[in-house]
Amino acid sequence: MPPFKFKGVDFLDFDSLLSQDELLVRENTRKFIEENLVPIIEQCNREGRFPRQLVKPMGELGFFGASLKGYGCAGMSNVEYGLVMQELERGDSGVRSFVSVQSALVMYPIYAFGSDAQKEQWLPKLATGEKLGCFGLTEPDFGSNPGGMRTRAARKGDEYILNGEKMWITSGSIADIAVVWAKSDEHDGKIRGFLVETNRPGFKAQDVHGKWSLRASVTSGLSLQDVHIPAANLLPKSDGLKSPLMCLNQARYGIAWGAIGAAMSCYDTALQYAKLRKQFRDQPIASHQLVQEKLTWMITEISKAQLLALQVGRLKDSGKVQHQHISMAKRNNVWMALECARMARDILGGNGITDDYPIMRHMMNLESVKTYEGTHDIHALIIGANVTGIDAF
Ligand code: TGC
Ligand code: FAD
Repeated sequence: MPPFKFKGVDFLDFDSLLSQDELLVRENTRKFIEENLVPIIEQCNREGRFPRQLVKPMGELGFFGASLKGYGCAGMSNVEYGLVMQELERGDSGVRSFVSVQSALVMYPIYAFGSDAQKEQWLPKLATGEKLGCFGLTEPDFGSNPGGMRTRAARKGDEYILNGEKMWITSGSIADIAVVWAKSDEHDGKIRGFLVETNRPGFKAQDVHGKWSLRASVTSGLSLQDVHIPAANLLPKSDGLKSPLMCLNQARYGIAWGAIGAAMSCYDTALQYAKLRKQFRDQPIASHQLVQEKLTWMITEISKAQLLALQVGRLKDSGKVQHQHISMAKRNNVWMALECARMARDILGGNGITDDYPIMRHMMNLESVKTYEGTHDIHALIIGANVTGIDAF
């Protein structure tokens, strides 16, 4: 257990901008995380173990596909969903990643691009966590540029045959179903989504070991060698690269909120520590001007990030959000959180490098969060293209 109990972070009376329902969702998630994740996360991180025992209770709380309607999903607003992500990532980015993938990258594409039969078959079980999913877009040679992917789907009779490699796939080896993006020969090489049951012959998932980041999350490479799937496993409404990018919008939006949670954890830990730790003339380090400047930077940036995420959430709830808005929130908030983690680690001095405190774990996790779902620089180019009208990729 960390030595300090989280006290909450709200400098600008942010809570006055939230409805009672939104506050309730946040409090319920916060309580769940405090009671169930915080006590075990450092051990999971040390062991490189995903806390699988939390899947069922998270399903019961409606965390999976939380903003989808029907099929046993909670039907939360986008702001409520964002607050869930914030609290999850205050616990750990890896656990938030798991929920992001299950919700935004597996349930959402089935919901948005799937047939009625696919929705009936998969969504209720994914919502409870009885079935787990993964999302295969990235390949060893195509990360920031997924449009270059080599994975192919060839139509043969009533089947598609898939061949290819996917890399860096969250939950790959624990998934029952993989949403695999492939160029379809039948559709002139256009990218389409396919549901691939992971027990099919020719499908292999191999975990990435030696990670310094997201150690409590499973990351795998996928290999598909002549994997036969029924033609009915094509996501019929998926249509080109735009379809997986639409899924990424959902996940990037959740990350924009999640990063605030990680930053809050770092800030709150550093503040409480600085008030207790004494150096020079028996004074708390919080009394030194340079330490105060760091805390001021953190609380200012966290407050700005909260307002950014909330505005993007309100735009999303009113159907007015553009994907470039989401890029701005993901890019800024993850950068902000990483800077907070580094400053907080500095305030804790030597103690900051141990896992007696959550800061270094957040810092290491956030290095992945900065890279996945579009790197910091790719989001700069997405925003840059939008404001200048010039594509600089
Ligand atoms: P480009 O020609 O720009 O776009 C192709 C079509 O898609 C449209 N589009 C979008 N639509 C919806 N949402 C978006 N965010 C969109 N971005 C683009 C675009 O208008 C176009 O439509 P149309 O109608 O003209 O066909 O495509 P490009 O090949 O030039 O690439 C653009 C780029 C670089 C922005 C994109 O490929 C990109 O975002 N790259 C980053 C890759 C990425 O984010 N990968 C994430 C993999 S999944 C993951 O990391 C999970 S982490 C686990 C966790 O979340 O915890
Ligand atoms: P690259 O694309 O090789 O980029 C390397 C560097 O080059 C970056 O700094 C990048 O910003 C820069 N760069 C690239 N192109 C340009 C350019 N045009 N201009 C300027 N700079 C450029 N993917 C999935 O499909 N599913 C998952 O579940 C998933 N989970 C992940 C989990 C983890 C822990 C990690 C680390 C990654 C995961 N990913 C997943 C993959 C992730 O989305 C990619 O790592 C990411 O998109 C970047 O791709 P890359 O690693 O190949 O880096």
